[in-house]
Amino acid sequence: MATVDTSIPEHATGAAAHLVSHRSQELAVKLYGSWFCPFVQRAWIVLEEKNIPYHYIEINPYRKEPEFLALNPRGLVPTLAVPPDDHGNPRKPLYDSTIIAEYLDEAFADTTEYGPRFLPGDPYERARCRLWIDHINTRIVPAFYRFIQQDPSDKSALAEVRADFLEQLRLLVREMDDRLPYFLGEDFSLVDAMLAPWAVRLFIIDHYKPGGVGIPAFEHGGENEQDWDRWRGWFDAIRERKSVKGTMSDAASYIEVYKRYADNTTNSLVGQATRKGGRMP
Ligand SMILES: N[C@@H](CCC(=O)N[C@@H](CS)C(=O)NCC(=O)O)C(=O)O
Repeated sequence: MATVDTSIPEHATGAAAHLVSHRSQELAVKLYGSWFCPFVQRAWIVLEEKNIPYHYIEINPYRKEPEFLALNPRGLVPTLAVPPDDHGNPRKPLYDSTIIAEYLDEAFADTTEYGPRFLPGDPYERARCRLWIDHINTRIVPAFYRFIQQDPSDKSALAEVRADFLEQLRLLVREMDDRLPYFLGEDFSLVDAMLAPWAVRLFIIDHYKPGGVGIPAFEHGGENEQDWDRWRGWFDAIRERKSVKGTMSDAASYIEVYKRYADNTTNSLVGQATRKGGRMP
């Protein structure tokens, strides 16, 4: 088994550090998370959006502590401890960010208490959201890691992973409602929450890879200008959204921790899957 780098900084910084201290009270709903993890940020965004009372517990998932493996045999964050059932019987924790996000939306469904639902009521529209969440999980996210882990000295390979990433992203953008700013227009949805953490990490690729992410600047999108303009409208709203901003650490912290991806030395399961061309954890 590959040696796992457990030297990563142990705690959030900036806005996320403030939030962690605010969410440090013992409660039934517990988010076992890692400050740097985009999959965790998905669940974190949904908890914050719905103002669900929860306890944030910082975990270093690379340590694979027995206590943590007892909660989630996959040893991955996010892991969510949930309230007992109606008879007071304890329930096993849930894991996997997409599943956690959907669970939270369904379990905390009272709109007067928890605000709007994040998947549409119409079955077709709900299925369409799930389709594009699947596109994020199986196309965009893997392409992001291929891009960030690509050795930049191989210029043509870098150009290839960049082109693939941009194309997968643009395919999603083309599905966005014409009305700004979110995937469904005015209403924030799980599609937005599932993509946001990687969108707000794109600056890391700009930092480490010559030529950067490569999203065209305003009026430089050529034949795809309309799509990139839609992306800019989405991105501006996402990075200003309270739940997104509030769950972010300082930029410098991400630059430091993602160096392991940028120089392709990470032994995280995501990093290994990217190198092998295998399935993401
Ligand atoms: N499919 C999982 C992936 C979660 C995941 O890979 N989390 C990373 C941190 S960003 C992790 O726990 N890694 C532990 C490891 O690689 O050993 C999800 O959506 O929640």
